[in-house]
Amino acid sequence: MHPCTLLLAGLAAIVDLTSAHGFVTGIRVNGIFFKGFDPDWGFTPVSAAESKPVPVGWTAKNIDIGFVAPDAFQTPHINCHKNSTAAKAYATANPGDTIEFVWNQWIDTHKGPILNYIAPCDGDCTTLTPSALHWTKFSQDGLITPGGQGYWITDALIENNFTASASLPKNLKPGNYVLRHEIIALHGAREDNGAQSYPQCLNVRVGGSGRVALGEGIPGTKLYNRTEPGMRFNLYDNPTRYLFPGPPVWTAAD
Ligand SMILES: *[C@@H]1O[C@H](CO)[C@@H](O)[C@H](O)[C@H]1NC(C)=O
Ligand SMILES: *[C@@H]1O[C@H](CO)[C@@H](O)[C@H](O)[C@H]1NC(C)=O
Ligand SMILES: *[C@@H]1O[C@H](CO)[C@@H](O)[C@H](O)[C@H]1NC(C)=O
Ligand SMILES: [Cu+2]
Repeated sequence: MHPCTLLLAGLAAIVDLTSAHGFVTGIRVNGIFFKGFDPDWGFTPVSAAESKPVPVGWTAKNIDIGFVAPDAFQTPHINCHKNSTAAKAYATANPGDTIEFVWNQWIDTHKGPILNYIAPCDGDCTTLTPSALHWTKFSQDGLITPGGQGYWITDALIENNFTASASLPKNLKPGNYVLRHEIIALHGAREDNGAQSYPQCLNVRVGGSGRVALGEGIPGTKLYNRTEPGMRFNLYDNPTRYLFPGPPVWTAAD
């Protein structure tokens, strides 16, 4: 059973446990909001009216609003969450723009880093599968201030009305891309297989006149392994630093 499930079970028997975690309801760019994917939609019929606008967020069958565990890091689920399929619409942005990722909620016990990746579609993103995506990391934040469990970027997310921000590389070439926005919750990461990845993918059409193309990127299945220090981590031992998992941040287009 999930650790926070146990915690909540004591508080109220009939808590809606899906409310404990979160998903990206959408992204805001230059004041325009683009709808993300609501995991419930994958299971609940929705009226035509409700289903508009077409989400820019990739679908995922994480009806429990759950996570991808380390024992699934070498499966395609790590790309864009469980059984994900491509979004049919695009957000629009320019190089250097701030992307605001709006979560519906987050729980303060689930502290950890927030990482942002981008993959080129080389054309149409809407027909790709998660395994076709090769990721380049363009931003990451983690432990902001030590002390106790520390003040983490997830704490800032909660204080900022569940909104996280990242800037697109300043000279990124125009084209269609998929953003991979991810929270890794570390409250269980003392144990093997205890870290929790919450990845969310969204299509974005980048305009402008940037000149720098992404490098080769890394397939999702090669991003992480369950024993690296960013995934085996003791949040309860006054951490003073955190080693991010995955590749280094790519700055060639900054
Ligand atoms: C996800 O796909 C796997 C096969 O890859 C299948 O066994 C599983 O039932 C699917 N889960 C959902 C929720 O659709
Ligand atoms: C917080 O975000 C929600 C949507 O996610 C919005 O409706 C609400 O107005 C925001 N509150 C503030 C204080 O910005
Ligand atoms: C996992 O990561 C650790 C630490 O970075 C490394 O030593 C180890 O070789 C990696 N294992 C695999 C199977 O990639
Ligand atoms: Cu939880």
